[in-house]
Amino acid sequence: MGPGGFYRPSYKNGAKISLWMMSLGKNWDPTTRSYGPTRPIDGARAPAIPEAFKMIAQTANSTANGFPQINPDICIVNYYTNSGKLGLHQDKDESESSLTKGLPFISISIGDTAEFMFGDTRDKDQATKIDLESGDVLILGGESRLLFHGISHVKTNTTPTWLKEATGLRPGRINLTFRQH
Ligand code: MD6
Ligand code: FE
Repeated sequence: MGPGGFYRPSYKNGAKISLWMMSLGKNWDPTTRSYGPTRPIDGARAPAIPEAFKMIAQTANSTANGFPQINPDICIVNYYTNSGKLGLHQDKDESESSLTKGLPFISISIGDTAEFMFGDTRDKDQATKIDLESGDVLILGGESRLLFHGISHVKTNTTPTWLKEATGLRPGRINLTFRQH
């Protein structure tokens, strides 16, 4: 809500993406596939990433074995309603040095369960599918840095009851990905 809050972005061809998005730290623009301090759609500056969020991401990353630590300067927040989805893609708009070092992404899921697909190609039929439930953390780094991945669908009414009651969270799924440019 408010400046820099959720909006429905479009791809370069003008098609709306099937989710709502906002960026913290730096704005990621899906139309130009580039990062900047403000977003083209309304000129809003990306709000800062709360320190408590960074701490959660870094703690999760240091608990997982083998990946270098990052100092996240970008957090992309996606909100999926129950019809939300995201096609198989690679995340390769970060800096050359971040990509060659294989610096990890830390992805945190909240709310409804989603089916996450990943694989070596853009072919959905060959992708491996796993459920990401509320509270799951997924880290992609090193050799998996340029993996194709996406969300095939969100499973209706799978948010833990305690979470709905404690937060009033709307139906749907929130995903935060922490990155270092
Ligand atoms: C999602 N996530 O989980 C979409 N990208 O809703 C991503 O596209 C993603 O989870 C890079 C690294 C981790 C991710
Ligand atoms: Fe991605």
